[in-house]
Amino acid sequence: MTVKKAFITGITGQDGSYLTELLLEKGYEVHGLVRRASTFNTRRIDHLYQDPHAPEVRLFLHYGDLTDGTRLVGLLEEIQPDEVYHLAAQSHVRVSFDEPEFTGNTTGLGTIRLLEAIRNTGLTCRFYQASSSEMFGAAPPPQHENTPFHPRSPYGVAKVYAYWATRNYREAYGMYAVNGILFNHESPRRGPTFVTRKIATAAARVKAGLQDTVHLGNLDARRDWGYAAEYVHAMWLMLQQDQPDDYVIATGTSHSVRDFAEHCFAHLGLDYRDHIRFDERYLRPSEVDDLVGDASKAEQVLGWKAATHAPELARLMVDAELDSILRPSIPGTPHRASVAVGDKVTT
Ligand code: NDP
Ligand code: GDR
Repeated sequence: MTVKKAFITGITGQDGSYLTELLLEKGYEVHGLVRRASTFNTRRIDHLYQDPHAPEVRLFLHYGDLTDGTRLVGLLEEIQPDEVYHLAAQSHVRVSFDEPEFTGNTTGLGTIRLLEAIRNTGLTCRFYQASSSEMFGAAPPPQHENTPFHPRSPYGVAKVYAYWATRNYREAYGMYAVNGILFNHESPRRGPTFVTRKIATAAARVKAGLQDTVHLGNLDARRDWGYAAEYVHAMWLMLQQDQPDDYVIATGTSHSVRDFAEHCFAHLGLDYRDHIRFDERYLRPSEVDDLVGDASKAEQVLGWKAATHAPELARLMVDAELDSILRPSIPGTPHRASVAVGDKVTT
């Protein structure tokens, strides 16, 4: 039996770590793109890391960057993947207002660099683009695959560019290229500056007596929050269909930031109003007020449906934070007695 090969950009991110777990479980050989940093940035996948000298290794990491198209061509030629999951991006909406050009270069142009690298190497691999509900921006809810885009940030604008690049390569070159339009999905592995993780961490630390308050911006924004571990399964399903197509992935329910805070703090017997303070630094020049996804197409065609909704998500994130205060690690990743730190990345 031939082993399928997957290439994941953004393997060190929240989604990359869950997707790697899923694909390894399914028997794939997984190759990930890792940015060179002065410190290791692989903590979310350290529990999956295998000694490259061991027999039957199926996880390989390669240095590279979305801004380096030549490297992407070289890696694709070397790896010859069957499936490419393009998850890497400057993914923070607030930061995209500070770094609009960089965000455009990585989140937008980075996608076309990768598509062009696939085309230039003549690969017939399948391509997944991590599109976002931020593309809908100001469009009223519920949002579905045919809702017109109205992005409200440089990040949203860059994702719209990448979305259309993906569709264009499908139409122009017959590539199996799909957009997963994912609404917010969270987990204990979420980056610490995204609002759900920031709140869950604060609630646990308040409970543990490590801090008393947390500063937030707009508490009235509403989001459709699902669980990242479930959403990566939808990514995989999208690449297993007979025909390439685009899908919204969401829970179909929305909650405000205030609701999420209430759930997190109440889970620990605390009142969020005693611990949340306002700081205008966390406001955005233009905000996305209300996102609620209609994922009925994904349910009908892929057989995918969200199981975890915001209240349960809040509880599981807070529990993981409390656990990590007691046993320091990346919340939501299994504890490992020792992690080898050398030879991780194939140079
Ligand atoms: P993260 O921010 O957790 O991870 C982003 C990943 O991209 C990291 O591995 C990061 O590497 C990598 N990366 C960033 N810039 C570059 C670059 N120039 N070259 C190579 N790699 C780079 O994001 P998520 O896992 O949450 O999201 C995955 C994708 O899905 C992103 O594209 C995001 O925009 C999109 N998305 C996310 C949603 C969500 O709710 N999570 C919803 C919809 C779309 P490093 O670890 O070194 O920083
Ligand atoms: P979002 O996620 O912008 O939806 O993008 P984020 O968690 O950053 O913000 C959600 C909402 O919370 C409000 N908010 C705050 N946000 C942050 N980060 N920090 C705060 O202190 C704070 N206070 C209030 C925000 O204004 C916003 O309304 C995420 C990213 O993962 C994108 O990459 C992805 O495409 C979208 O989700 C779908």
